[in-house]
Order: sequence, then C-alpha cells, then structure tokens
Amino acid sequence: MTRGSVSFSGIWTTETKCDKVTFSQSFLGGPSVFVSARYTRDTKPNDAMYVWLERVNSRSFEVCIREFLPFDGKHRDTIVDKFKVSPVVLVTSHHQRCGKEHDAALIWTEDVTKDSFKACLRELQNFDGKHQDIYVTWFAFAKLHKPLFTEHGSVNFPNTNPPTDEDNNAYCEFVHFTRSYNATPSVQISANHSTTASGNLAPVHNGISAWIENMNVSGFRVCVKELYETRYDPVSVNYAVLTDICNPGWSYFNGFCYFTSDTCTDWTTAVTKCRQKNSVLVDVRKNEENVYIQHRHNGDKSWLGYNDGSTEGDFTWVDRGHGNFTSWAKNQPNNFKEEDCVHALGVKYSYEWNDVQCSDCHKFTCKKDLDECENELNYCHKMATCTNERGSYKCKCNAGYLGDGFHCYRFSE
Ligand SMILES: [Ca+2]
Ligand SMILES: [Ca+2]
Ligand SMILES: [Ca+2]
Ligand SMILES: [Ca+2]
Repeated sequence: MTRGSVSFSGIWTTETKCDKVTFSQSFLGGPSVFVSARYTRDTKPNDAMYVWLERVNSRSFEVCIREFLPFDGKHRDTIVDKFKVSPVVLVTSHHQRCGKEHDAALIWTEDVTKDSFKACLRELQNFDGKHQDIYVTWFAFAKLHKPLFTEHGSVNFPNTNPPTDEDNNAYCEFVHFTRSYNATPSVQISANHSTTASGNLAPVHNGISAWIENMNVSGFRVCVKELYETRYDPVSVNYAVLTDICNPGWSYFNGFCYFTSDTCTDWTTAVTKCRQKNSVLVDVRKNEENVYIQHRHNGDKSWLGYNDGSTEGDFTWVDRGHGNFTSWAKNQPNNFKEEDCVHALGVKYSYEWNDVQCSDCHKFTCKKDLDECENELNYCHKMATCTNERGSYKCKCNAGYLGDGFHCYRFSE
C-alpha cells in the first residue's frame, strides 16, 4: 500500500484540473485507488468539490478535481458479501473514458447495512447526455486493518438546524485523532446518507459533497454540504486514517519494512549498507514476498541476502540461516566460474533467482521488522501486554486477567 497527496493551486469555478501521479513501484495487476478532497487554504469559504480518477493502471493514475456547479442525478446499487455488522464503506469514482469533464459527479453511499449499500453519483450539470463507463471503487471493513490504517470513525451531522452563512452553507465538525502523529497523515472520507432513518428525503433529491479542511497532526475538520439547498438530511461521514508506519523511504509489507536502493553496488557493500540502516539484505520466505520486493525494483535485477561463500552449494541467508523457499531459474544455481552471491532476475523473468559473481553491480533491498507494539499498531486488548517479534507480535493478558491477549477479562472466583 502507498499513500500521497496532489495539490492543485488557485481558485477556479469552471475549469477541470487533472494531475498524474506515478507510483514509486509498479503494482501487480490494477491497484485500487481512493481519493478524498482536502482544502489546504485557510481562508473561508471553501465549497463543494467533485473529485474522481482517470487512467488508473499498475504504474500511475490521474486525479481530477472540479469545484461546484449545478446538477441533476443518478445512483446505483452494490451488494457486499455479508458482514456481521454494518461496515465502514469508502468509495471513489473511476472514469474509464478520459477528459469527459461533464461526467464529474458527487459520490456518496446510501443505506449501508451488513448486506448491501448503494453508491450514489450526482452529475455536475443538468442532464447533458449519457454518462458511461464510470466505475466506483469501494472498500468496506468491519474492523480496522492495522497497521496500514491507524484509526477510523464516523462523524454524525444531524443537520436539524439550517447551515450557517459563516460556513458557506456547509456543516463542519472537528475530528480529534486518537493520538498526535509525527507527520500529517492521509485521511479518506465518504459521506453516508440513510433513506430509512426517519425524516429523510428520498435520495433522488440529494447531492452530497464531503471534504476535509484544516488538517494537521492532531486532527482535521470535515465538512458536508447538501447541494439540494432547501432541505437538510442527517448525514454521517466515515473516515479512515493512514500514516507512514515505516521510516521515510521505507515501505510496509506483511510485518516488515523494506528499503529499495536506486543505485547498484557489489553484494558485500549491499550487506554493509543494510546493516548501517539497522536492517539486513533481504531474506525471502515466501513467493508473495519474492514478488513484492522484485516489483519494487520495477523490473531491474536486485541482490538477495543469499550466499554460498562459506560452503560451496550450501546457500544461507545473511544472519538468518537456511530457509525453505527458493525460486531458482532453470539450471541455476550453477556456480559458473565460482558464483557465490544470488540476485533476483526481476518481473520479466518470472521472479526467479540466479547465482552470479559477488562483484557484480546490482540494486538491492533491505528488510527490517516493524515494531507493532509502538504506536498502537496492534490488536492487543487494553489489559494485555504487547511483545514485538520479527515479522509479527504477541499479546498476553496482564496479571489478574484471562483470555487470548486480544480479548482479556477479569478473573473472578
Ligand atoms: Ca564458492
Ligand atoms: Ca557458489
Ligand atoms: Ca549462475
Ligand atoms: Ca514485529
């Protein structure tokens, strides 16, 4: 997973602006991308925005934005696999046809239950022809996915009184994060409207825009605006917070943080450089990890921490002994002219490995454990103690409590 932001400067009313975002790595298959709009200017009033995606592929996407204009509308249903409780749902629209700025639409969810929800889109202008090939990417979770997401919540807007001119006819609330972050995190939001709660209008009348203002390390302001201006329904806004759980320049995957070099070195220098970063030249334990690290090199060959320098033919991982997983290419390892160091061949060669001369120059990957016990990146119960482990962590209920560490209860005789 990766996160980031694109900034659009200036204030405009009729122009659509798009910007291309290139991932720092390529993703296997098409990634799911989510966007939410956030104002960075402090001067009021801020207003409703349309934000959508175009040209999403494994290497990049475009994010487009347009400020408020009048509208008319549409919506569609989505069935979700069963949840035990109503999940948190986040939605983003993805326009498969590019440059059709009149397809710009507000997007929100309607009637989220454990069985289904509706994704609603309301077009930018009074019906101006067919809107085709607009896809909605959605993401639903009943339990926060740690450590990628650090917290989530929902803000309720009962909207019993009319909005104020001071807030430009929007409703706004401040959300305090459960902790103070080292750097400004990313927040994804989606507005959710219910047609079943009493007093609500039929969704055909709604045009709901939600956005973020004034974000900092301790919280943000979330605003909603009903563009159907004479009635105001209760609306809730779901949010999920993502932050960099690894140090700058490192990326998280399955319990570890990975660093991908952009220059080549010989194998021994790669081992030293990783040690200097409190990590090891990568040891690969599963094909999933093998594919992940090679994708991060965008097709280039890269060193693995695998070597048979001490006993010919007996390959071991740096500091980590033997392992079960290998991915040798056909007829490899062949120790051709005394080859003792191993590199991964990259995406084009089926993620396979070859033994080569240790003096060759290749890029490399460093790997280190994530300490899930720091910064509450774990699911331990509040009456349990977290113990960090390489690639994972353990939870144990405190003295006087029973349970598996994820759920603890007080022992009473
Ligand atoms: Ca040898
Ligand atoms: Ca060898
Ligand atoms: Ca070889
Ligand atoms: Ca760990």
